[in-house]
Amino acid sequence: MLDKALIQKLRESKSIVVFTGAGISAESGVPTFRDAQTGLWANFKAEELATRAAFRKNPKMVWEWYAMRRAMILDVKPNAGHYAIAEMEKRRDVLLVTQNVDSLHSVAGSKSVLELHGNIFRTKCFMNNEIIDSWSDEEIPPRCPNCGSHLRPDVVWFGEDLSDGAISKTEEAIDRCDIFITIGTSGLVYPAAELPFYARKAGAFTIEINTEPTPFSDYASCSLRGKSGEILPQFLSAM
Ligand code: BJW
Repeated sequence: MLDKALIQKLRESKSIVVFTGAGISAESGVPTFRDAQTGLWANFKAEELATRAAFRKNPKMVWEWYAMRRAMILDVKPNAGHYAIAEMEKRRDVLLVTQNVDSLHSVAGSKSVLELHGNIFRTKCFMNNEIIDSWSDEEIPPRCPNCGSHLRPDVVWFGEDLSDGAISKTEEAIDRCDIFITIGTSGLVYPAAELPFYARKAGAFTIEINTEPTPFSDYASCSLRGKSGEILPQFLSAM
């Protein structure tokens, strides 16, 4: 049950920035990153998979890890949390900023989506970052048809910059919003982890939804402990 003050805030809101992490897709069956038992990195170190150095050292292993994840995501559906955010967009001015690369927000119908860490279903050239749509599968990883370098997923690895202007565009939306909702992110990866703190400083009413406490929990205007697929539909009812 949401408390009366929160319901009032949601009802009065006009402009909302929603910020999501792996937790929102957990109820669809997509493993999060940092769960010690079932997380995507349970059997690897992040730096062995999600860096340029890792890809240079073992391109086949990294490519196959992403291929496995793509196949797994194609097998799942958005959950009630994704759908609630898509519906929210029909009722309020919403910018959805996601760290997720799984496309599930778009599949659920969200239109205004900013993907901070890229998209696992896009592929680009390792050398010059050009987006590539078709290639020959004779080799793993496949080669760029233009320059012969390896192809890689168009996601943001550690040590790489986020796409041009992604953070400043988010901050501009935060400056205009009255509510900022952070959902299902551990808040350990920068610069994305700074966004909830930026929102708090900018004067937005900040709401956190997470099954576990995070470094932001004590700073949020309202920190809710629970599953996003259960809490977000209640937000819609409140609106
Ligand atoms: C639920 C739930 C349910 C579960 N309902 N909740 C400042 C200080 C220190 C270090 C740095 C810094 N600035 C930059 C850095 C370096 C680095 C960094 O942050 N390192 C940290 C590890 C310390 N950052 C970078 O390198 C970034 N680039 C950059 O800063 O460029 C400038 C630069 C260049 C050169 C040198 C230095 C700076 C890039 C970061 C890219 C992150 N990429 C990844 C991989 C994407 C590709 C892929 O998918 O493979 O993005 S890492 C991974 O973590 C992925 C995620 O988007 C990201 C965040 O994870 P998320 O979403 O929070 O998931 P989890 O698993 O951590 O948490 C899930 C949460 O859900 C938990 O809290 C659960 O409780 C909760 N939950 N079920 C609600 N049902």
